[in-house]
Amino acid sequence: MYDVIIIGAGSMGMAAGYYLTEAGQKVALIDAFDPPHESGSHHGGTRLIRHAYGEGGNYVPLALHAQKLWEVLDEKTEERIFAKTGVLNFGPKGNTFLETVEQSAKEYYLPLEVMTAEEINARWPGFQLDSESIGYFEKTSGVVFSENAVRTYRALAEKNGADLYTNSYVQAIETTTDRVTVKLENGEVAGEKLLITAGKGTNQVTKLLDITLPLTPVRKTFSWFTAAEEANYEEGAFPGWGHIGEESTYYGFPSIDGTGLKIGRHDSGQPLVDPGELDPFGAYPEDEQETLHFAHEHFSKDIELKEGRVCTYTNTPDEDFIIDYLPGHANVVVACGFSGHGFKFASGIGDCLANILMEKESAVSLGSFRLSRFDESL
Ligand code: PYC
Repeated sequence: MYDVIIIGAGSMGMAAGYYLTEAGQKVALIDAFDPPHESGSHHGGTRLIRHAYGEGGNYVPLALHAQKLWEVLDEKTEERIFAKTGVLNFGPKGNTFLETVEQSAKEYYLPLEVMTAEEINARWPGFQLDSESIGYFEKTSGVVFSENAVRTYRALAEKNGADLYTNSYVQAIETTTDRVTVKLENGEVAGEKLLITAGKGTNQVTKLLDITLPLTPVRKTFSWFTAAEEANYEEGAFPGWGHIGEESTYYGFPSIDGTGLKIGRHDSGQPLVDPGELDPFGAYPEDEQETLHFAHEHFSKDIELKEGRVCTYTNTPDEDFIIDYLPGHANVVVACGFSGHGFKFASGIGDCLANILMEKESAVSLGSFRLSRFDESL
């Protein structure tokens, strides 16, 4: 009998599994694939971590907790986990997201440099911003290596005794007040508690318990680019960044180890009826055109597309996360709906989930992610 069974061993599930095993818990991790893999939301090499948070100041304590834990993880492995590239949020003056970045930095005494377009273009020659733009540079934040992190958490969790059930689809779940049984194609596992961190497949799992959560899986893309002036975009010469425009949001990374400048569009994408089916990169004209157009407008006209990939966001109606007990099940916790901005928090959320499942106080309150914000009865 396991202390905790985790369905979905991607970023959040694998991190939670590791922190549970560190506390001596017996853990089973079940995944439909073999993590790290390219069928979820942790591939593509890199994710941004930002601390002054435009989506809301309530995320700052979690971002700072996650940052500390990424740095601890970095010390435990030969793999690269975090690069302090700094992150520049920029866009037209006076937008709410950028104002929230500034306010949250003030509230939590975070180092944040307010920069004019001229200052940005002079410091990082890879940018060619018009004078209407303003930027907020956070030098202590940067890039998390997402697949390295999942691989490291997996290795450490297995070393601590976790059992991994890979390429395993959940067929049925039975819960009583003190036991959860998860039926797989080739047998079953039983535990005291269940954590569901199944990303875009969350509703396929919760439906086995007759519950549908307010989640929309969305097909997204990201791409790598080459530039004539490669040196302008290399790590050390170019920061991580987010652009908050009037009608769109883009993000990106410097070229790390010759991979090329990486860019993605954060808003929009194609809502998925079947989260298992993803059209390949290039299936829609915007896959190639949008990010290239963005790069030509804000960076340099000689930038060219190298390659692109597809991935999935799992969005909630308000784009805030869902982390809560599953309604009617006091021994089942669900963490989902990370809405394309969750990876940076995976270390912190994994640690908090571990404590919640052990009925201990978590380092940071996750109270703002309750399901009851959508429906009082949940
Ligand atoms: O939250 O910074 C972010 C982000 C970057 C790419 C997708 N989300």
